[in-house]
Amino acid sequence: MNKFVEEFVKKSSGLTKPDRIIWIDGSKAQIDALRKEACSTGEMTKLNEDLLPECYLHRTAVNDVARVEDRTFICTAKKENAGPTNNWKESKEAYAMLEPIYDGAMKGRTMYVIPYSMGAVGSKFSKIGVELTDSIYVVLNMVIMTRVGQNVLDELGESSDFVRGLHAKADIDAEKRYICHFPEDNTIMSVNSGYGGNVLLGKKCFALRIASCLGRDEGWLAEHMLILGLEKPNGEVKYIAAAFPSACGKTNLAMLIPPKEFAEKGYKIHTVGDDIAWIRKGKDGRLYAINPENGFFGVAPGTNEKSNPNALASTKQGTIFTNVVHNLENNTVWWEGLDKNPPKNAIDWKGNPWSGDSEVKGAHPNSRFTAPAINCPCISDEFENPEGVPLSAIIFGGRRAQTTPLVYEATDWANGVFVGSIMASETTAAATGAVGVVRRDPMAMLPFCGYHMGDYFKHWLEVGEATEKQPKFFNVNWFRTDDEGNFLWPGFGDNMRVLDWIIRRCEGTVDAVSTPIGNVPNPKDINLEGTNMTEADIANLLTVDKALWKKEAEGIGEFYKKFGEQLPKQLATELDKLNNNLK
Ligand code: GTP
Ligand code: SPV
Ligand code: MN
Repeated sequence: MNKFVEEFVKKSSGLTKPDRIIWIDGSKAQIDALRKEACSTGEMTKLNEDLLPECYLHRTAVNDVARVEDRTFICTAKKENAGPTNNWKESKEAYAMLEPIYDGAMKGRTMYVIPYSMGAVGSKFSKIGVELTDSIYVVLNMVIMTRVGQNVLDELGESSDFVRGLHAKADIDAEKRYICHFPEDNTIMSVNSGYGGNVLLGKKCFALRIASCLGRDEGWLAEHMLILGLEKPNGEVKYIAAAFPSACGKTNLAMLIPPKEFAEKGYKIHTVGDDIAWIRKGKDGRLYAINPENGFFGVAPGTNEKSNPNALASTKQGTIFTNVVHNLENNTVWWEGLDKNPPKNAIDWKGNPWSGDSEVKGAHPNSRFTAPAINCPCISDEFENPEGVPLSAIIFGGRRAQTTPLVYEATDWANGVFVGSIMASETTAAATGAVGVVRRDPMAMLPFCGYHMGDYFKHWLEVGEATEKQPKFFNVNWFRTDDEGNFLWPGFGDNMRVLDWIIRRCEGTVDAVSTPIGNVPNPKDINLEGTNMTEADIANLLTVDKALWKKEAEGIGEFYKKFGEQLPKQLATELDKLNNNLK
């Protein structure tokens, strides 16, 4: 028994006062017992064992269906450590504020102790966490999303080097909901929520907010990125990491199925990760990425046999569905965009009777599946590789109806960091608040960077300077629309056509056209075989409208002002260059 873990459990149970404490050992017997218990209380529903073996349905409270960015805090001694883009609380004040909310919150309940590893157990890139929670739903999700069990405690040994996470459902009171991070103490405190990113503390809280601080101190990067391997007909695999904001296509791109014309030639995609990448320099001077997670917490709506068959296949066993439709006809699940046959006899995400004829949506737009990574038919052979995979390209992207072309290439590392830093995207249902509003979301990390974002940009620049064999940077936008709001680009599997150009740019085997914002493809170089698109359509998707970009540059200037002295000089220079190019 690790005495630091014991101390943490003792202190936290002293505060929350649970009736009993159960240590999660990761065994099948224990998991099965917890599933049974959750079903007996109605917390979870067991689904059709023949059609969806070992799968369960859970509905969260109606006021608790997404990350709450306005109630998420970075708590540090000094405000400047959290920077201008984070909500901040002074650490001591935050602890004092939280104490009465946690006091007795687990009375009559059980506290579960979850030792977990982010990354393969024992890899030197991996980090250990201990989450204490009073939710079986959280335990069962953590068992899928991370590596849980006794072997993690064995790996930790006598060390005090683990991230402490304390989660209590309390009363799911939205007014007293807090997701607080204490990067100076490696501690996370989450209370009054039972939903996803607010409570599965290994994910956004640890693997991004706390880990970004660890990465700054230790010389690596914790990023909101998918990782994929693109196998070429000659068998060579090139790895790409890509950052898109929440609900902007990471899971879909990570599991892409190449169009027939590519598949027939031998192109394949291998999934390493769909949400988070930890990136560091390898001995050979290249950047290597690992996926610290062990499962997918994916957006359900829109996932179907055509858009993402690999994600759908991943959900066929051992999966927990959250806030989707319960199909009572065969005790399975349904969501908008799954197929054209919504059930007639069903329960919606709020728990009300529902039928496919209803005017209202049956599944919440941010309903999710929690699926084991090993279920994924295209999971990479390198998924467990403790050294990670070497990156050839880093892609940034967002949801922009206008302005941003389908793809463009940055001119060098500093320009690439600039391109990441100016990312903007329409907000989605993954967080509470308005949907469809364009906001700046640098590197898709606005809600997840655990420290001053100006320093974060500086850290990115420094990592580049230390990297001898740098990947190339690109920006993509699958979401450009016509005047009626229809997507101009087919997306999904067809995104392979853009990845193909990106890889050929990395190999230096295709030319590009210079524009004020970077290099775009010659339309003829995007392989359109098998589509009904023309070169003119691609040319239209690649236009860089100077008037729109002048407005964009103004917005970037405004955004950069937030960072004051902490904005790295190189980025100010990059903005000057952009303004000059637009003259
Ligand atoms: P998080 O898990 O919240 O981080 O989301 P994500 O970035 O993994 O997004 P995901 O792949 O789940 O996609 C979210 C939504 O975007 C879904 O409704 C998809 O159908 C849609 N989407 C994904 N890729 C594309 C694309 O290439 N084109 C279009 N038009 N929509 C897409
Ligand atoms: C996201 O919002 O980016 C997610 C879902 O991946 S959550 O885990 O809720 O953050
Ligand atoms: Mn995400």
